[in-house]
Amino acid sequence: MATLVSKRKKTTRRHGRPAPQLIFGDLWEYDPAPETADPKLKPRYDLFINGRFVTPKSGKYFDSINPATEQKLAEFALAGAADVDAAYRAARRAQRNVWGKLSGRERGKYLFRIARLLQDRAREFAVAETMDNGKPIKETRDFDVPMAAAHFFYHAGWADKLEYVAPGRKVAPLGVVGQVIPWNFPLLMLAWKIAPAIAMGNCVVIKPATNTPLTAVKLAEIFEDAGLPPGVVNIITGPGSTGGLIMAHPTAAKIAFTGSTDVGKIIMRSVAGTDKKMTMELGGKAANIVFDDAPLDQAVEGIVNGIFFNQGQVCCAGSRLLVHEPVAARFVAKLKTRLRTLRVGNPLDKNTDVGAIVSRDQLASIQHYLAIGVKEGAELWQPPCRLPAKGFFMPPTLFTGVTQSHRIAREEIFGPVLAIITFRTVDEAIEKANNTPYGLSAGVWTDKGSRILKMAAELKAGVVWANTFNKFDPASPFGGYKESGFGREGGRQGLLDYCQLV
Ligand code: TAP
Repeated sequence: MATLVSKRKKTTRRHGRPAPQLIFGDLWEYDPAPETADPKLKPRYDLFINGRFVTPKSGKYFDSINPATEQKLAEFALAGAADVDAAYRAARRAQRNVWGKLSGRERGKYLFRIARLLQDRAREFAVAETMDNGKPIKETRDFDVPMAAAHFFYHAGWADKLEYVAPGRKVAPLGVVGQVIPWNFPLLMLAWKIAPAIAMGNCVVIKPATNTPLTAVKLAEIFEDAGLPPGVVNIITGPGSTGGLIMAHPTAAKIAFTGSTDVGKIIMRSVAGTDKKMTMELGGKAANIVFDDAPLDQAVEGIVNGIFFNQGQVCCAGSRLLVHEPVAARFVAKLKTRLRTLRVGNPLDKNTDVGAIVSRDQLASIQHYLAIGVKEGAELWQPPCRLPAKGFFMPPTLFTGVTQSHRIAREEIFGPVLAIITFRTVDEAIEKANNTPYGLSAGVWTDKGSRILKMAAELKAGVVWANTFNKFDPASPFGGYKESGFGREGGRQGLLDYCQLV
């Protein structure tokens, strides 16, 4: 249990006597409450091909470090073309000879087992994810790991009901699927990609990001324990070039990519002219829109949750705040008050709200955007906070005085940085929210149901949250418009992207 220590600052009243003044950022300091579960790390992890861990043919390995301490966590195999080939051969064999022939009911049992095993090892996975990615343990413990298990449970439920995916039509698997995922939700993205693919009868070759390979290889241990037939899921670690090999491989009937729009475009160019099916989940620049009739305190929590928890490293992060002019000053003041109470620091501490940025490069990229914002004339504000001496940390940051032409309002920063813009009318809010090449998500905060419906209809975003933000459910499809990509993940629509209609 954390101990609360009051740190009241003394100031002087006009008549000379000291009076307590509440300084929010310093008011309560909790004792550290580090998570103690053992992440069960091995010094070295190999490739998971055909149901076994095998050394890479290149003989090479790379390190993954803990971004909060800058210490090495473990080393991971660096796969080359021969390894990717071996993984695809194993996947094709498994799909043709075993997995594709199994009934949906039998496949569902494996998915169910994987979900249960993940739940059994939830604490261990949460700690491993936090150490590899830098996000706070309360995020990995309460969201990433349970939601990953939920995706396997959900798709276990679908596996014997596939005739309802496309009523009136028969569905069949595509074959082998190549998948590449980013570093911001390493385990959850694995679940998003693998669960629907294998529920439908496909087999998979998948690569996690170089920054965060740990929970992918740990998930392979769960596949072993679940007795998943060899070759159904093959986990390949390595750099972007390995991802390119996976995406372009001729055996892949479908490729599914989650990552930046720039890399998505490179991949699309590389497979142009082939008959591969594609799902692209790319970048975002979501607008969180607060009207003057919104429950403002609730909206403050939504904004904070949308951009500052997870260090803003969320594709659907509400990185633009559009606030109605009559309440703008009051709302920004409330937001600043709330930001002063956020704890930035050791992500393994259960009290931490804002953890570490995933890598030194990503931190440098965010800091570069701060400099751009200031140079373009926006006003930067950060709450006072002490950052740890080691590790890649940065305080939550607001920019006011932002216009739509500012780069901080147009480009994906992927960090805890909020650009605040004001608006006067509903139409202006819609126009400003849609004035972006992206279209992944948006949030609307208002008391009026009719306004919510109008905004939801007119915002060009794959998801529109109303009076809440960043809420997910495996049954709810997720995906983008415009440069945020195409295809959906989750729900019945997500399964449709992994089947052919026959
Ligand atoms: P990227 O740099 O695009 O990397 C994503 C993955 O692609 C990584 O595994 C990366 O490997 C690999 N990769 C890099 N170059 C490649 C190439 N030429 N061919 C094939 N694969 C390649 O993105 P990131 O920095 O990891 O993640 C942040 C981005 O992901 C943000 O833009 C965010 O919005 C987006 N994102 C979108 C969503 C959805 S659902 N729309 C969800 C999460 C994240 P290395 O790690 O080895 O470079």
